[in-house]
Amino acid sequence: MDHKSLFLRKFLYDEGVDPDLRRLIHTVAVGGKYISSLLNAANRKMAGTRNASAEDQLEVDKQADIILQDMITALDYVAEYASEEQETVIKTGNQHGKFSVSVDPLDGSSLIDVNLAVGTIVGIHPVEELIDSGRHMLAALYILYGPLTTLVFTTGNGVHEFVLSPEGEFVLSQKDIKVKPKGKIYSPGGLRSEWTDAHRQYIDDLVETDYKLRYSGGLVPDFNQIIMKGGGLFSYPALKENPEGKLRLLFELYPLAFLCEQAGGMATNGIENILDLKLEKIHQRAPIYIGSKQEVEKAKEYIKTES
Ligand code: FDP
Repeated sequence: MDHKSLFLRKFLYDEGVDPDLRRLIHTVAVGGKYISSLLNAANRKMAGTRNASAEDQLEVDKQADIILQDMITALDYVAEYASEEQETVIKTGNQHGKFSVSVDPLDGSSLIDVNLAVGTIVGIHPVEELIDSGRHMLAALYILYGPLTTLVFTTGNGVHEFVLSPEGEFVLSQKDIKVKPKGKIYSPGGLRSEWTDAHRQYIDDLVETDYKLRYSGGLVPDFNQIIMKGGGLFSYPALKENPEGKLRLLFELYPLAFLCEQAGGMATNGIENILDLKLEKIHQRAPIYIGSKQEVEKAKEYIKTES
């Protein structure tokens, strides 16, 4: 592999990714750099290195949305932009629009003021398939703003991680990331008192079989940990009061499920595969069990006892 293939743009070219899709992914990556510096500024302000009387700005998740919307909708081949921050899908009116892009601009923003990691999640769909299922996705990626900023993507040909270098390039750090059939960590979302009996029994089973608890409360870092540590289970279940759970199918679950399947893992709502769930409205929610196949299959066994 020559030196330049380590750069995201060249890597996408060498992988034979459609030129417009390539440019779109690259544009999102550039947006990620802007968001990363936005977070730096927000955290510095919080840490008191900025004048406390500085003008109040828009919340960072709104700013992140504006950055991505401006950059993505300016592309001639993007027809639709759907954001977790907005009620409705934005139609660009671009004549050559062939992609619909779903964006969670800054997931886990409640963790910013405690200096924990947060992320951006993006799904790329053919234009006519945005409101359908997750099966037609062309690409999915997330950007994780932690001690390092990383970008993890798939275009249906494996899962690859790039790290933002001090020079501002996304440089390949891991190619073909794989999730083992069984892992050692679990990451359980939702209030325990709100869990159903079947879900609680399942989590207790993981605890009793020596899984280690690893939960930060940020979907992107928590999911990233599962796949980078070679497996395990992230869950955000159906809750007694909210049977659809908390997380959003289009903005959060489809992209992560696509990445997980591409890494050899699995994602279900406890019954059906996440990517097969039908989307009826853009802010639809669903429960999720995602990670290593054995853990996700085991969850299905428990959830089955409930129906
Ligand atoms: P947040 O509310 O901080 O934006 O998608 C939202 C999300 O965070 C996820 O990042 C995270 O996995 C989940 O909610 C955490 O919810 P709980 O606090 O209920 O566990």
